[in-house]
Amino acid sequence: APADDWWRDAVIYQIYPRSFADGDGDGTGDLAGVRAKLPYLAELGVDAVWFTPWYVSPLADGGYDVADYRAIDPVFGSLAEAEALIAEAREHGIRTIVDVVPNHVSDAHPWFQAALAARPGSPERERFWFRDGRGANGELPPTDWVSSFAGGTWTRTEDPDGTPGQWYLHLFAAAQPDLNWDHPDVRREHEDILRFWFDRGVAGIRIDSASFLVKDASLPQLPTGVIAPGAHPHQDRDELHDVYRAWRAIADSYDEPRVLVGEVWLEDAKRFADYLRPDEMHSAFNFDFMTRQWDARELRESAERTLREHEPVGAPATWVLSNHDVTRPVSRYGRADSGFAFDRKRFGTPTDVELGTRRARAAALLTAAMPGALYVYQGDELGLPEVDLPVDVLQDPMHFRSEGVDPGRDGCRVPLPWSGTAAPYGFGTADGARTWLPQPGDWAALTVEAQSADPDSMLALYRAAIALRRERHDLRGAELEWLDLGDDVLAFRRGEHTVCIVNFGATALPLPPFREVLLASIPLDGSALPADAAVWLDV
Ligand code: TEU
Repeated sequence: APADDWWRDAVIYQIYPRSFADGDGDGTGDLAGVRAKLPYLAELGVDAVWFTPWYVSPLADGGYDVADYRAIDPVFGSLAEAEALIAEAREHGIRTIVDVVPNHVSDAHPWFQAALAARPGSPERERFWFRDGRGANGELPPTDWVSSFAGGTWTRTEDPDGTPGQWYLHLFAAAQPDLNWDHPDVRREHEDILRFWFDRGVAGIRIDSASFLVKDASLPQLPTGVIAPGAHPHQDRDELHDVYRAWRAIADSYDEPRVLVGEVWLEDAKRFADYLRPDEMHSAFNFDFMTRQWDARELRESAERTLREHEPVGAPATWVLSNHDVTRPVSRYGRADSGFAFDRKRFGTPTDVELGTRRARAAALLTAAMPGALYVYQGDELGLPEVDLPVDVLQDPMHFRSEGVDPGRDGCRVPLPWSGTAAPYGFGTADGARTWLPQPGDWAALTVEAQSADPDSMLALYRAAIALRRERHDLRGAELEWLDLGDDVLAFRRGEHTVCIVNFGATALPLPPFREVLLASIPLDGSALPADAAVWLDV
C-alpha cells in the first residue's frame, strides 16, 4: 500500500499517558517515560501510537477535561518534549495520533471561566449552553437529559453576588461543559487546534465523542420511544458532517495527509457509514465486536456486519478488543457469561483469569488476522486483568454512577508493570513514590521483563502476531472468506495460503489439512486445536 494509506491496515497502540511509563519517578506516567520506551514499542511492531489526552487539564476525567489544547500538562512534560517524542517515534517508524476533545472543555478552560464571570446573555456565555432553569425560581434544569456519567446534564451556576443563576449543559461530568458548535468561535478554534498539532508532525487525530458536539438549539426534552435517525437532540445530528468535512479538508492540505479516526457510537449502520464518506473521516472505531460475548456465532455475526458496513464506503474496518473505558478482556472473557465490556455492575462476579487469558490470547489472534486496522490498548499485550481497586482510591467520575455500585473505569487504567517482582514494578522509581493507582501484588509474572524472557507469554504472542501480520502478504489485503468448520468454530481464509481458526467449543477440534502452523495461541498437541484456542495456518 502507498505510504499515505498506512492507516488502512495499521496496528495502533493506545497509550494512556498517566499509566504507561514513568520517567521522573513520581508515580504518574509521563512523556519522558514514553520516550524511554520507544524501543519497546518498536519491538512490539506497532505502526502508530494514539495518546489519550496529554493537554493541560485538572484531570477530572483523566484528561478528557482540557483546559489548554495547545500545551502539555506539566505532570506529563512540556510541548518541547511532545515535539521531540513525535520526531523520535517517527525515527522508530512509529506515527503519532493525538486525541482531540471537541464536545466539551474543562471548567478550568479560560472560555468557561470568562463565561461564568459574565452576565446571562453575554457573548462569553454563547460559546456554551447557558440557560435559565424551569420552575418559578429557575430551580429545575432546562431539560431532563441524562449524563453519560452521573445524574443530569445541567449544573446550576451562581451569580457574582452568590445568588443562584443560570444552568449550563454537560453531557459528561459537571467539570466538562459542552461547547456550542453553532458558534463560529468554537469551529474556528478547533480548526486552529488541528493545524497546531498537524504542524507539529502528528499523523492523525482521534476524535472524542464524535457523534455528539452539535445540539438542537431549541433544547427540547428527549422524545419518548424510538428516536428517528437524525432526530436526537444531542446525538448524530446532520450538521456534524459539515464539521468533519472542514476537518478533512485541513487534513488533506498537508503533503503527507493526516488521518481522522472517530469515536462514533451508533447503532444505525447507514448513519455510521455516513461519517466515513470520502470527504469525512478516514476511519472510526468498531465497538460492536468488544461488546459481544465469547461465542462463535455472535462474533461471526459482528465481524460480518462490520465488514459489510465498511465495504461500500471504502473505509477499512477497525478491531478493538478494549480501551481505557471498558473491562480488560482477560477479566471479562473469564466470566461465566463471558462478559459484556461495559457491564461493570457484575464486576464482583467471579472471574477465572486463566480461562480469560486463554480466550484473550485467542481473541488477539482472531482480531490480528482480520482485514483492517487493529487497535491494542496498553497492557492488553501483557494480558493484564481488570484490577479490583479499593473504593477509596477510585478517581473516575463514572464510579459515582449507581451510587458507587459501578467501580468506574480505573480498573483498566492501573500503571503498567515493567520489571522487578514487587510494586511499582519499575514504574515510579523515586524513593517512596506511589503509583497514582495501586498495582496488585501478584503482577511479577506479568512484567515486560518477565514476559520478554518467556516465549509462551502474552507479550511474545503479540510480538509474533504483529510481525507476521506485517510480513505476510495474505494478511494485508481487504478480502476475507469464511470457512465452515462447525457451529462452535470461527474460521476464515485470508489471501491464498493463510487460514485462521478459533475454537469456541468445549472439545478439541481436528484441524483441516495444512502445510505449517504459523502461530498458535497455546502449544498444540498434534493436529487438534484445543478449546478456547486459535491458530494461524499456512495452507
Ligand atoms: O467516551 C465517550 C463515551 O461515550 C463514554 O461515555 C463511554 O460510553 C463510556 O466511557 C463507556 O464506559 C469518551 C472517552 O473515551 C472517555 O474516556 C471520556 O470520559 C468521554 O469521552 C468524555 O470525554
